[in-house]
Amino acid sequence: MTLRIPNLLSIAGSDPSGGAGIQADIKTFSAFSCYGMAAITAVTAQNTQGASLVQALAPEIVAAQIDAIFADIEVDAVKIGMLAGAGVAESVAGSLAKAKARCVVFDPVLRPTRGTSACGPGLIEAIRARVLPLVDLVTPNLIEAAALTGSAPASNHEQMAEQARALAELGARAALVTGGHLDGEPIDVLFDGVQVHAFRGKRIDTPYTHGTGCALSSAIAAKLARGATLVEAIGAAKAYLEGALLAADRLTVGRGNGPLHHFHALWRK
Ligand code: PXL
Repeated sequence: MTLRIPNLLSIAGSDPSGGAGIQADIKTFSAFSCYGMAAITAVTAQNTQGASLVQALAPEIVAAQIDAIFADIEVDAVKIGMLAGAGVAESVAGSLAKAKARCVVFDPVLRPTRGTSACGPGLIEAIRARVLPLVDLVTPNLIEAAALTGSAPASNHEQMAEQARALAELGARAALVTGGHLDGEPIDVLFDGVQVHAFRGKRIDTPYTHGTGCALSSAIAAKLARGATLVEAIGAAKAYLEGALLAADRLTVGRGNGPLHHFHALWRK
């Protein structure tokens, strides 16, 4: 029996240096043997040393891209990344609701992108009201979870769990708060709508971490599209990231915070 190859859609910004955004998402989908597609929300100008400009696209063209995909193609999972403004967030939510999109994983990119804001006025409110109720999983880091729940950044596992629960109360079916920025052993905390799970990982000492959040959410979406449970999908995504970070120094991309190696398991040295 041959299994159908899943079709995955990234709705995210473009990083021309290839380490984050739609470029990272499509590489990650491909590494997980899925067909990758991308509807662009914003264009950034950046390299591995910094971003000079972020320009959101008009909400109409963002909606039209998503509508065109769903009108023709069976979409097995969706990853949402940078929304870059309230208008784009609302049009993405409208199009995904109309399409009854399934397996939606949302990486709520809010922090400044290498020095440039990725967060227009009203974006947090639009995410809370329109986007979170549509998503199967939201994957904020500590800063993003704090901003979305209106709390101070969590400094321990219990506070991460509280914020994951608060995100579920705002409408997300599940929330994974990633703790890579805390000191000590990195821990990610999932609230799956019923219970809390902790995922412990190894800290990998590399300066090449650009696009880690993009790859995490895309890898989870790819596993969910193939029928994995949330806990299985997160475990597999974390193992993939660990390999991609460990192999990142095989790439020679720029002089700054370079990308992780999305195809570490596929390419021979
Ligand atoms: O990693 C967050 C992120 C998401 N999307 C785009 C980005 C970045 C960070 O630079 O450029 C397009």
